[in-house]
Amino acid sequence: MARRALITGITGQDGSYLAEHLLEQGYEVWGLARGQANPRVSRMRKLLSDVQVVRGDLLDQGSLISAVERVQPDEVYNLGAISFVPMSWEQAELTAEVTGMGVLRMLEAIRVCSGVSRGASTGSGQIRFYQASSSEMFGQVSETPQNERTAFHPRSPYGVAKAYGHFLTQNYRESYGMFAVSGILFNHESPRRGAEFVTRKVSLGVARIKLGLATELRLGNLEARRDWGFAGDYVKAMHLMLRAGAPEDYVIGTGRMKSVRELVEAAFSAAGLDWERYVVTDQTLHRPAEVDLLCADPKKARVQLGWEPKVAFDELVALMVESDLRLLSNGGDPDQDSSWP
Ligand code: NDP
Ligand code: GDR
Repeated sequence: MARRALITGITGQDGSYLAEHLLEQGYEVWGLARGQANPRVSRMRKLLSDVQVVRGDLLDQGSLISAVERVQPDEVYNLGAISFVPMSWEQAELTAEVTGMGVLRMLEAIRVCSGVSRGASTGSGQIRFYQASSSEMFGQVSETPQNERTAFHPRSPYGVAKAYGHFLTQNYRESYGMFAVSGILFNHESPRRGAEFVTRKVSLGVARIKLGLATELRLGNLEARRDWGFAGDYVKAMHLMLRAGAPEDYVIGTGRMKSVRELVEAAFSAAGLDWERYVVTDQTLHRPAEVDLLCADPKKARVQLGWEPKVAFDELVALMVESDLRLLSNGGDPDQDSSWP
């Protein structure tokens, strides 16, 4: 019988790539979607017609219990979150509820539905749980590159909420013997990335300038450095973690760091433009507390899971710029557009 997966955050970037990957692997895929008229659900359905939808919200414990009872999943991937770091200062309590407490509610739903009690041992019939942890938990880093043992010093309410979810996942593994793991993923991008994140903001900005639809691009801190990879590569690591022999946490990234300035240079040059003529820095886009640099040490994932990223930085930036040039040339609106590349 086909394995059954339940994905929260199915309407997001990672949810779409993970669903595609699991469908290719022969899974029956269910997505948890919230809201009574969420336009992102119809966009998702157009791309992923084989995904079945179950209603639920990470803020609503009962809805998660009902979803797990209905779907009877073998694997649960908890990707749902408020994921935009600046928003976590504006709505800190909501971020704690969705991104932090949402993990507790999902773990409880699984525990209650599978009748797991304290001290139970890991059984083969158990529901396996993946938590989308983040490199933002490292925040102000104590060492570079960061691995699974690097201390956390989160620098935003988002990072703090993710650290809660991370420790809670570890705690449910230790308390109840659940197969519950966290992937500590570094930034990963794609043409399906939300337009508020810097890579997509830049690729859309370049496309607008190239097509004569804009004359400048306003950005915040150009000196921040990140380890950027391709989302399609990273969702494969999530699946490998849940199919591993033992439940363990893994750092996932490329091991290479670039600055926002280098990202901008690469994106403008992919369209044959000189970035210095168009980019304007804007103090209002700086964050109350910045994460200056993040760089993964993905050795454990390479050795134990056989996972390696395939798409390099320049290739990723070029494919995002090309995709946005195509989208805008065809009259698409990234905020309204109901199709996904
Ligand atoms: P997106 O922002 O694209 O997607 C977030 C998803 O969460 C959306 O599907 C959204 O659904 C859903 N969601 C928001 N609030 C709720 C709620 N109350 N109940 C249920 N679902 C909700 O994120 P990504 O796909 O980029 O990231 C996936 C996960 O991985 C997130 O948890 C993120 O924090 C984490 N992560 C991402 C990294 C990255 O670089 N992309 C790196 C490390 C971690 P809706 O359409 O209803 O708003
Ligand atoms: P991040 O991603 O905060 O790392 O979180 P984002 O793309 O928002 O920022 C990356 C860096 O770019 C700098 N920056 C700007 N960022 C945005 N969004 N807009 C700008 O105009 C701009 N100018 C400079 C930021 O200051 C920052 O240093 C992402 C999310 O996907 C999280 O959910 C995830 O957990 C982490 O990656 C790993």
